[in-house]
Order: sequence, then structure tokens, then C-alpha cells
Amino acid sequence: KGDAKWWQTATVYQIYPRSFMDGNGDGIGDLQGIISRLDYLQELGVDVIWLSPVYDSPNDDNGYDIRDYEAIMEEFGTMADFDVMLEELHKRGLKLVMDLVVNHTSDEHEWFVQSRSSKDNPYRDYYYWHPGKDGKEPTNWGSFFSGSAWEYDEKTAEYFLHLFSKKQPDLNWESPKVRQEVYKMMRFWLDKGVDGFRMDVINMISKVPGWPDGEKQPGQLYGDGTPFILNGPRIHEFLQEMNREVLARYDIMTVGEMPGATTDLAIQYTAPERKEVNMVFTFEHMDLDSAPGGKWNLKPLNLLDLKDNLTKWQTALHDKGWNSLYWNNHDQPRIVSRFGNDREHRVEAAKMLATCLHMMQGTPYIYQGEEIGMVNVQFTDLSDYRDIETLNMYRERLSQGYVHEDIMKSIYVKGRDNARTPMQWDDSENAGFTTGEPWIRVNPRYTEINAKQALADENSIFYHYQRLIALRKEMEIITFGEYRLLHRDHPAVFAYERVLGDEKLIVLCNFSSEPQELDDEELLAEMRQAEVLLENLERREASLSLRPYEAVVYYKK
Ligand code: TEU
Ligand code: CA
Repeated sequence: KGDAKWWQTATVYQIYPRSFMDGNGDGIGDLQGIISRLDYLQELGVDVIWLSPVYDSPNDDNGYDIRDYEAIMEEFGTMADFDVMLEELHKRGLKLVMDLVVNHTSDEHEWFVQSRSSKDNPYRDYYYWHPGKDGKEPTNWGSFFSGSAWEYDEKTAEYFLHLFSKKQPDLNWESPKVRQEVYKMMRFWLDKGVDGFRMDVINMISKVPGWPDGEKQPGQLYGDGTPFILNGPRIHEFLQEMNREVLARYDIMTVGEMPGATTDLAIQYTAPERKEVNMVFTFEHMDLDSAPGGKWNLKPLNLLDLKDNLTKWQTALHDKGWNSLYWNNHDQPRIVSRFGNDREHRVEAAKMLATCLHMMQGTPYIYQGEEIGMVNVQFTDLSDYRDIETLNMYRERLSQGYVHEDIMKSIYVKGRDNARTPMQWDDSENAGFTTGEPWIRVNPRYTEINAKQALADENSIFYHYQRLIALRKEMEIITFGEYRLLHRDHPAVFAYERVLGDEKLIVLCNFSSEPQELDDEELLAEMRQAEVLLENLERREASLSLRPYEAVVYYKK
């Protein structure tokens, strides 16, 4: 088992550059700001940085709308800054994974400017153009950012496809020229020494031909296009070509963001012998608190659903593929507010959630601020929100007759800006993120929740993460041990074990604010022979009773 790949024992830290650290006082995070905080990341002990897009962009979707793949966004600095950052990361033994956003470009990308200029322009087929059907959009699909997925362009009197914003036209991957352009750009970054890619909605690049309409549920404005754009007919062919032409030539890590991926598909995407990607981000566990009709329709989490879903992924991919492990990213609300408790039990809940995730098999991802237990934000004024997904949804639902208060509730619980308020460094003005006016308001709870406080408190969430990261590098059982769920039917306790040879980890997590009991004398006997490896509350002896949000890991040989 000792033949672990470097990314199998690594922990990844995701930086959302716009909100991480502002180095020049303009209120926007930047590369110099990141460089000034690398020692903090080294202290945490993470191994890899996943950097959200820093390429030239008009920022319609905060950098996920790329105008020039081989230039640095002006607000973030220069290519010279990038080179210094990469060198400083490598000096500290940290690796850098960049965000590859190639399902779409910005509409200001030169390719699209050419493509839209005339029907016979050589770049015309770099994007999906269609004359429309009966004077209407080619299909009834909705965009993920509200409205139709098709935009009519006067110049050539045709529609173009954009699964996301109007300023994010989808690239036509059926075109070999497009694919070669992408592979050339990937080599540009890998030849600079970048250590891999996180691939944005990469399982959307192959679309079902023929532009069929989607099912339209009652109350929905648009049809559901996802069966025709997720995991499409040529997706494996494209990924295997990308692997052959680019990835296989470097010692790198790849993770594909795959909305709608099932465990069967994830095994196909991540089985080493298939030479596609190393691991995937699945969305199934992030959809468990969504009612029918999408993420803005709220439903309380049922812990049994979470236990069953994570168990399904742990079991299905064991010895077949590789899991990513995440609670947070720049698209998700803060986990301690979502599945934990962000008031009287915030610290132990954050540590419990970290323990539950990091003792599983896979590569864990920590999103900036998760390591200090940052929480969701509630701006009463819509004008304080920045995310295009949120603002478009607000306008669309208001026009559909939804009540303002209900829409704001959905934004408070699920809005992406929950994750995008500035990183909280200390309790000085603007949480030490900027000396200027921040591009988005700081979460007012920064005075109690910030890195400076965490570093000074030996019982902080930060040091719990530091320990989890260190354990993963020390203990093979965490990387290779077989996962088994315990007490599946317990409504509030997530209990599982990991087994490798004669070693065993027993992980007990109370997901509730009430004390809980496990009825299991056999387990107690095992725990009595074990040592406490990690806990979030001082424990004197092995016990089957768990205090609110208590997490404890026993290790026995
Ligand atoms: O997100 C893809 C994606 O599936 C999102 O639409 C997600 O479902 C939604 O944001 C959940 O609220 C990727 C990036 O992570 C996201 O930031 C971009 O906006 C999107 O692709 C387009 O590039
Ligand atoms: Ca700045």
C-alpha cells in the first residue's frame, strides 16, 4: 500500500483570490496579497493550493468568464507577480493547482469576438450558433444563472448557447481546433511549473447532438437541459484525448468538477487505468438540503441522507477510483452554518465537521476561512450582494411573484456570497483584508472569528485542522483503510470505522446540539482497548455517550 500518489496523502487549500488578501489597498484581493500570506498556509500544513481563476476577465462571474487564458487579470497583478507566487509556493514545498475553465469563455474573448462577427468567420464554429426554431430559442433550456440558455445575437441573426451567464458563451468541443487550442494553453501553464488543474464543469463539454427540449416541471419557466449537457456522449473520449495530449506528460494532479456525476460515472472518470482525471467533485451531498426545483428551494438536512450518501461514495470508489472530500468551496454556503451550529456550539461543530470529513478516504479540500470556522453572512440590503447567480435569481423569482422575504431567506441559506466575503485575518478594520473599501462587505462577525485569534488559541479550529492534515501524512490507515459505516439508523450520530490490516480507527461524530447515546457494548469494549487519537472536547475515558457536536477518533492496533 505504500505506493501512494502524492495527491492521495495531500490536503488541498482553495484560495478565492478576490477575497483572500488585498496587497495594494484597492479593496480587491490579489497575487501580492496571497504571497504575503503564504507562511500562514505553511503553518496550517496544507500541501496544495487550488487557486480559483486569476486570468484576464471582465469579472461577470468573478473570473469564471475568461477573456485571455495566458494573461493575469489586471486587478490581481502581473505575470511577474504570478511567477514570484509560484516560486514562493514551491520554495515552501507547496504545489499549485490552477482552475481550468474551458466549457465556456468570456464573450470578450478574441475567439468569440471573431466568431460572432460573421457566419463565415474561421472562428464561427468555436461556439454553438443556431438560427432558432419557429422564431424562438433552439431549445427550452434554462441557464444556471436564470433566463434562457440561448442569447439572440443581432449581428448574424442567430442564437448562441451559454449554460451560465450571457457573457459566458459555451465553447464547441466538437471542433478539433477548439480542443487543440485548449491543450496548447494547458501546456503553457504546465510548462511554467504549475502542478495540476481543477477543471470547471468539465463534464458539460460534451453535449447531446440535435438540441432536444428538456422536461418542464410545473412552475418552472424553462425545460431541464441537464440530461443533454451532463456526462455527454463524447466526454470520456475528450478527457482521454486531453490526458494523452497533455496530462500524461506531467507529474500533476487533476480534479474534475462534475455536477450530476454518479458513483458509476466517477469510477469511469477516476479509475487510474482509464487515464482521464485523478478525482472528481461530486454534488450529491451538497444537494441533500435542496427541495425539488433546485438549490434555492430549501429543505432541512436529514443526517441519514448524508450518512448514506457519503457511505455510498466511500464504498463505491474504494480500490476503484479516488474521492475528493469537501464541505466548502466558493459556490457553497459555509458548512458550520449549514450542517453544524454557528452560535453557541460553533467551535466544536466546526471541529466535528472537519473530523467527520478528514477521517474518510480521499483527498480533503479546505476552503479559505473554513479552517477558522467562518460563518454565513446575512446582508439585509440586496445591494450588498455581488454574485450574478444570486442577483439574477432574485430578479427572476420576483418577476414570478415570489415574496422578497422568501427570496432573501434562500439567499441567506444557499447564496454563494456566503463564501465570498473577505478572509478574516484579524479584528482590525475590514478584518485586515484591505486598507481600502472591500469589493464586498466583510462579515460583521470578523471581530470574534479571525486568523489572529485562532493562531493565539491552542484550542482553536485552526489547530484542529493542522492536526488532521498532519495525521493524514503520518497514518496509512487514513489513506488506504477500508471505510465501514456504524449505526446507520442513528438519527444524530455519524459513526464509522476505517480498517487496514490489524489497525482500526473508530470515528464518532454527534451532528446535534443534544447529548446522544450509542447502544453498543461491543464497540465500547473496543474503544477501551484503543487510544484517543483526536477529540474536540476534553474526554477522560471511553464512553458511548456523546456531548453536543462531540467528535472523537479512537485508534487501536
Ligand atoms: O460551478 C458550476 C456549477 O455547477 C455551479 O453552477 C453550481 O452548481 C452553482 O454555483 C451552485 O450554487 C462552476 C464554478 O465553480 C462556478 O463558480 C461558476 O460560476 C460556474 O462553474 C461557471 O463557470
Ligand atoms: Ca488589490
